[in-house]
Amino acid sequence: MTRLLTSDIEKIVERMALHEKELQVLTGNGMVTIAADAAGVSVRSLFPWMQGMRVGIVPVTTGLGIINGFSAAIEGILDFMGIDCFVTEQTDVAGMIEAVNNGAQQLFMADDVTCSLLDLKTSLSADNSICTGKGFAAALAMKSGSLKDKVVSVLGVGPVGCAAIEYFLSKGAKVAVYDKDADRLEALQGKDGVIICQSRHAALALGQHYFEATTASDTITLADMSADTFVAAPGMPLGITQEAFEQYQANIIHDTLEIGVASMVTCLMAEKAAFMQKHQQFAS
Ligand code: 2YC
Repeated sequence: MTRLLTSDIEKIVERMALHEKELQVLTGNGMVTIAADAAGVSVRSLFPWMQGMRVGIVPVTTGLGIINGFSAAIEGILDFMGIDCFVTEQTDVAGMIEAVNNGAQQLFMADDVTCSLLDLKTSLSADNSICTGKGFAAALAMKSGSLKDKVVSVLGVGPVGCAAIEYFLSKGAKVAVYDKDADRLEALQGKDGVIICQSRHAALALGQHYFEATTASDTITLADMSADTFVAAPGMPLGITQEAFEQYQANIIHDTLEIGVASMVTCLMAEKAAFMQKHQQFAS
């Protein structure tokens, strides 16, 4: 997983409204609609749950420490979604206690390995990598129209790529996958709908659309692109060459945190709704 730099995220808050417009032009939908699709539920069904949220964002100093601007970026994204949230003054465990003492119903925390949104009432949690994979897969499906019987090339089959693969397979697509880590490819061997490729080019040659979830920065070039090739690229840094990005910007969905964080909210609240309804049955 790539550790973001302040330069990757410092413009997120001021660009939220512009990014929302970009997503609407790119996919026909705004960020929350994309994220709700990633969670497999309607925006309407999520509203009461999102309105009941109060998220304590707790800066975490472990490992390589705090990223200046990270907590503020998370707060900006949640604010844009209309979610009650605050960044704690204190960090780490003291920050968690401060959040709970200030009525937090959920905690948002990230160290160098995991970035999670935890619901305190149900102990359910949403993982940034998995939700990012679902969110960008949903955005690509919206952009490309039905993926049924289409082939999507997936570069990078870590947690983000694998979550996207599940989404594409659930929509009746096939996936042509490549990862430089042979063990990750091996783990997908024999899975229905998955075509294991031995090179990036082989995977890109088979797909009408692309999903880029690697930590490399030049996996998709101008020669790989065409006017009707759409790309969802959650990978950081951007896995598409500058010249390809400039020529096909209208075909490419990319951001550094927004879609993934919005999808963490919708996936957690969808899971919480199902959990509470199930327990309601037992309670009533
Ligand atoms: O400021 C803080 O609280 C830091 N501990 C945050 C570290 C986040 C490290 N992870 C990342 O930069 C990326 C993000 C996209 C989320 C997942 N990985």
